Amino acid sequence: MSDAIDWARVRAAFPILDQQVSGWPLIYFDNAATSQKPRPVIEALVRHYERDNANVHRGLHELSRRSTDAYEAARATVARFLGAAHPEEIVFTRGTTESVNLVAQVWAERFLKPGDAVLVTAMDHHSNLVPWQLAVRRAGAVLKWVPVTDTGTLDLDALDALLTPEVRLFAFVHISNSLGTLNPAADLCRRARAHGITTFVDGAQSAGHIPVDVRALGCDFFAFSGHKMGAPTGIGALYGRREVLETMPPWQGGGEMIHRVTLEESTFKAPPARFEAGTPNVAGAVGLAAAVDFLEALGLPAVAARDDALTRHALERLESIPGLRVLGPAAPRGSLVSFSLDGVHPHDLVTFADTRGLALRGGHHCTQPLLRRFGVPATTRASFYFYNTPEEIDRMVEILDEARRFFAP
Ligand code: C6P
Repeated sequence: MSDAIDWARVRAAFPILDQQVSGWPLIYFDNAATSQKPRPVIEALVRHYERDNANVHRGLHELSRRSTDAYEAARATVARFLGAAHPEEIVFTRGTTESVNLVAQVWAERFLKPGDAVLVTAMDHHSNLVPWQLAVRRAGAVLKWVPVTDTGTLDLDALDALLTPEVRLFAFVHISNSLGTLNPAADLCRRARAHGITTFVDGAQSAGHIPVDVRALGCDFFAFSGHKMGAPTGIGALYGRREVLETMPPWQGGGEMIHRVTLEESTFKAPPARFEAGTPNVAGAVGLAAAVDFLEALGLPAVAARDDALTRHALERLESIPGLRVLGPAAPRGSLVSFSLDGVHPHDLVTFADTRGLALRGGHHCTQPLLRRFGVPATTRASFYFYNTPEEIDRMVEILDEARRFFAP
């Protein structure tokens, strides 16, 4: 695993990683749940609160100007990061879940009619499933889904038959948080677009891990969460193609999203302000921009290659553990590995790992229908980011093997 970047130096920018847990060096393999934050992001937050903090847009004083400039600069940074054509195509949200809910409420209110259908996949996270269930119920529409094959990929042979004239929107996960599957997003969008279907990509596990270019993907919407890519919690973004955002009515009502208000009614600003009622998470946006700058300085292709090398190493090493079964395809996949270990419940395994300072995650990972499809109630998941090391993976394999022997009947 040799390349031009000194990954040990990069890792040193993440202060949280330098600590002991249960008397062992922390090994943090729960990055798909949330990533750790590099010092430049933490410092950007401190600087914002120590020097610039004020409410945005409404103020005419210096600090308000600085905060407004920083907030809008962050929007431009996110637009660049996603390859969006205009900063106005970026709506700041709390994260992926809120982005899906925004579209599932507002877009659906305008476009979803009785008898219509929304297409999702059987590997979607609950955040990209439940809001659509609610949306179709409100509209009198129906939900359909693309099945998943035994190897954990989307059944693409079934797709064309599912892209019927009733389907108005196709929402799908870019990288599955449960299986690791990397879906062919550009191809899926192309096939949906050929039928005039609006597309929504859940990029919670892809943004910050692989290069993302929404125009190359050809999607109408793309959602991600900052906290999974080095930024603070509580901030994320929804990309919406300008022509689509402009057709959508407002979401939440309140300050900042209006032009003129009388006691009877209001007129509304253009996107993105139309969808950002109230005081936004200014510090979060500043932190998100700092995270994007950090990732772009490394280069997203280099981050993706590092993630991939770690994942390949893990897949190879895990083969040595008897009774361990990895879910999902060999490739292409994101930087996480979900597995079952014969005779050991994932919760027991994760608890055992914790006593060795190893942070894993066990459960259904908010994908209950998917795990039901594979006949397991839960899996154990190790998820990596560029600051992890092959040595940590080797240590994980030792710990898992120790657990296997510990729990052996
Ligand atoms: N997955 C995990 O896998 P929020 O909570 O809004 O930041 O992200 C929701 C979400 C949506 N889509 C996918 C594919 C996701 O992986 C997630 C979050 C976390 O551990 C929590 S279940």
